[in-house]
Amino acid sequence: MDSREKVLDKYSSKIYKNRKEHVIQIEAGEPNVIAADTRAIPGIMTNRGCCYAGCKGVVIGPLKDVVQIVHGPIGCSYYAWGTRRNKGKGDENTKNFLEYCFSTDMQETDIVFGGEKKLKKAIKEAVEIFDPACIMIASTCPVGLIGDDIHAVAAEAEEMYNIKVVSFSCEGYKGVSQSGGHHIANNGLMKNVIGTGNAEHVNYSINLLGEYNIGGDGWEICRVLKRIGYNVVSVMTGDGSYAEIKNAHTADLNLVQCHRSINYIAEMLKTKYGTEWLKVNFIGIEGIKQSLRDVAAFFNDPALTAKTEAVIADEEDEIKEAISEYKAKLEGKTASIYVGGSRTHHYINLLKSLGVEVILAGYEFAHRDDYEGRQVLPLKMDADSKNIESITVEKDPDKYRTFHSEERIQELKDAGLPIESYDGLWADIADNAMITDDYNQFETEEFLKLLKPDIFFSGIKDKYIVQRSGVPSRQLHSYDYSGPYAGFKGALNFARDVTLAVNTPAFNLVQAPWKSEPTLIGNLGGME
Ligand code: CFM
Ligand code: HCA
Repeated sequence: MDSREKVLDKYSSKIYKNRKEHVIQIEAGEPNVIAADTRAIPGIMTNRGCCYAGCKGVVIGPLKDVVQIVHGPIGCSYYAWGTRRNKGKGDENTKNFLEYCFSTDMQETDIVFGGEKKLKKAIKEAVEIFDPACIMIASTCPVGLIGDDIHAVAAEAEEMYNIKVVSFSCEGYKGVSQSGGHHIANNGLMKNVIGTGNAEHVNYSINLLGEYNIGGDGWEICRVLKRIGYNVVSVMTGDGSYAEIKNAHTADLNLVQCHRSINYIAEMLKTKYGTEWLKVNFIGIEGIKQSLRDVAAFFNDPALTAKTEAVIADEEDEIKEAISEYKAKLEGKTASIYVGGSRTHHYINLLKSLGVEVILAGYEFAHRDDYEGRQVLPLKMDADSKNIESITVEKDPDKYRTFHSEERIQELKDAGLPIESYDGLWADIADNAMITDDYNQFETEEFLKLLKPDIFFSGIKDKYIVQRSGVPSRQLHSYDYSGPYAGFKGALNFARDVTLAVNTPAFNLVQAPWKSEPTLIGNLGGME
């Protein structure tokens, strides 16, 4: 029996039938189709989060100058408070509310008699104390169940206080994972915020989409982009702000890092304002170099191209020697990566460049295009995906502006520039790698025992069990409070952290005390 069968064989026939579509071993030269973005099986410990996590936790959460009121019981607010290390810097023009946690703290009486009054009161209090330019409201499960109309409350407050108030019906149960929440957040930002600013267009300006500044990644990427000479209009949404994303429509080009969470905005910006989007990957030295060269090729200005090459040479020179020292210590190791929806793919080439091969991988909530590439779109919608509103936008008659003609865009696409396109995980994963979609605790542990990778990359929920079993682990959602990992300097941080982890198998060096002598001694009922 191969490893896949050995693991799946433990399931009942009904579960086996479901999971066998989500667990595959890559076969070279084959189409390698995987089932994705479907409901998790009740009773199985899935690692997924919920719709609220995707909307409030991931996409709108990092917007620093927005007071974000969570309408619901306090637990959901606590979950979103600081846990994703939203890093943001305020300045004299930009307020920063990231360290606060705003909640309506719904109680049983609010659930019975309705919570709208409490929400209105919370908005009033927030306006009086914090005087924000924008408030966002995110609702959690009970709000949807009792039917509080947060959108009517938002519209009334917007008028009453003359500020922007945007509401998101992102109840946790909507959709099958965080992914539905990304979509809801994208719709809300597009409908209410993007395009409402009146900044002037600046040459060579870009938006960085799907970059959430985990461990300071966004700061490091922007440092390099600014060094080359680009004007960064907005980052969506790491260290981002309402003030900036209002003007996102003025950029010449959108760079998309995590397409899973933000492709909806990228596409709507193209339709409404004419802005092209380019897939980038600022993780891994080859990825960064390629991405910077692609951006330069888009603008096609000799001075910018020369500066790009000079910056690449300089940044690479600074880290080259140290990277090769780490590589010598890592060469030949194997890894497993399980993250949410795009990082698994984004890290493969960085690991490859350090001599580490990924033999076991998966996503929590990716869609088939994240595995197979954008060419599989459009996918057939099921009842769960239809539950998430899909909005359509029209060309804005005043603000629509294209940087290149259609012919020129086609030429650039033909020349291989990833305009409106991305590869999936398959493009970079090793032959024979084991893939599990919507991964769960049971399969993770079993595959780790069978495939024995030298390091396990994942998140807070599963890392400690694995680490204590003797497999070194690093979190790829939060970087275990290290970072940045993006950009040239980030690659060096990553190489250092991985080298330290692999070469410090602390839990392999200690033996549990109960393995050598009993730690509990007693008598069984009545025995002397
Ligand atoms: Fe995109 Fe993300 Fe990810 Fe994601 Fe996430 Fe995240 Fe992630 Mo955690 S937006 S899909 S919903 S890269 S929070 S910053 S680390 S699971 S792989
Ligand atoms: C989420 C957020 C998360 C969780 C990370 C983890 C993040 O899914 O709601 O499990 O360690 O990156 O903060 O993905």
